Amino acid sequence: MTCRICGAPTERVLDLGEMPPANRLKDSLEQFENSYPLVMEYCRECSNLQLQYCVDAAELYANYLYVTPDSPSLEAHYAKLIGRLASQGYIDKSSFVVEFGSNVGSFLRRLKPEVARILGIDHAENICAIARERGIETECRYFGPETAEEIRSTRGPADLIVARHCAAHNENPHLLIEGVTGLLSPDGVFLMENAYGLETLRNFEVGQVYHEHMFFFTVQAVERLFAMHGMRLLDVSIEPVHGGSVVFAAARAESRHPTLPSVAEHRELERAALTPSLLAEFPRRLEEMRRQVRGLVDTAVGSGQSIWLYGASAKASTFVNYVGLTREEIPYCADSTPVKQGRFLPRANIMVRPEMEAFGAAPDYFLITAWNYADEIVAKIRANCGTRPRIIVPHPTVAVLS
Ligand code: DWN
Repeated sequence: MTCRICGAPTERVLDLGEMPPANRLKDSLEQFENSYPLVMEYCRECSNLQLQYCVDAAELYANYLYVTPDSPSLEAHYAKLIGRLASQGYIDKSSFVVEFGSNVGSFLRRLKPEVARILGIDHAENICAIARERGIETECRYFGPETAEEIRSTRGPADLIVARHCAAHNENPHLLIEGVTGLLSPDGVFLMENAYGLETLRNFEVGQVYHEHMFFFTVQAVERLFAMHGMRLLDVSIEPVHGGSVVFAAARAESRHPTLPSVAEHRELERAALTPSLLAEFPRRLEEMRRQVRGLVDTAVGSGQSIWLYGASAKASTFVNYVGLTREEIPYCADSTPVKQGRFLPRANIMVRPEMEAFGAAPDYFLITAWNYADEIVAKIRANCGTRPRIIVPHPTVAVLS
């Protein structure tokens, strides 16, 4: 296959076979589910990591179930991002901000008091409706050159465009950046945040590999992508949310904003770390993690102990199906998202139940499948169930908290 950023040939890093789309929770056990190849590949030319096969966007996003959870770690992250945008002079009280992939508007809600105007863009009607109920003006559509042109002609150019955890969810990043350059004001800034490919590899995060993640962006690949569209990286930071995320700030090459030292620093750190041996080690270490989790579950179930999953995240879907967990051994998964409750995890058929029900059931074990929120979930379990349940956390290394 070829790299969808630079066109060079790619090599296979990980082949998970055919998997169902991660956010396609089933309404009933009988519901038919499609499966598609899940293969990660690497481009030596520009250091891009991508999925080989991209599922059609309509199949993935038509009725989307992911609602950004209320989480203290995300709140702290939003506050940090907004502080940084202001201190670097990327926003002020006169700014017009457009966020695409804005989901229920959690980030825009925090940003609103700091700027003049905000607009959310999201592709899922059910999600846009929640955002509007929360007072965030949101248009229901995909972002690309046409949408950008229309917003520019009706509302004017944007001083800041935000794409948090959605740019990698798009088969053609070139179209996306065309949209960005079409809408951005001359000195406007584009803020793009994604799961960081290097963190996915070096933390052995199999759960990050699902069909929505068509790219696992790296600094080198993104720098190349932006340069192809007359844009320049201004700043790069690595943040602890969503299992290790990378935040890029970029602008037109001729923008007044300076390129900060963080760009060269992270480019060099990445060059040193993203080696052929890391790529080869990735599938091997995943196998090791699979054996460890399988062993823990087999031992617990074999001795008559009960286990609940915690977090019906997209990451959970790949994780449970990779490890081969089923409802026969783990019948339930706790999750705070009302729209997920009563549904079943793809393929594994594990039923999603409200968190309070999990606390009431007080199982012997919780296996944390939303491990990126492990600290806050462990605190909730301890507050509601005391010290009795043991807690299995699969990342960064498999650990049992007792
Ligand atoms: O890129 C994407 C990321 C950012 O969000 C999307 N493609 C889809 C989604 O991925 P995810 O589903 O893996 O995201 P989360 O935020 O890791 O999902 C966490 C899940 O855990 C949610 O379903 C909510 C749930 N949760 C809970 O039940 N109690 C979360 C917390 C913090 C809790 O206390």
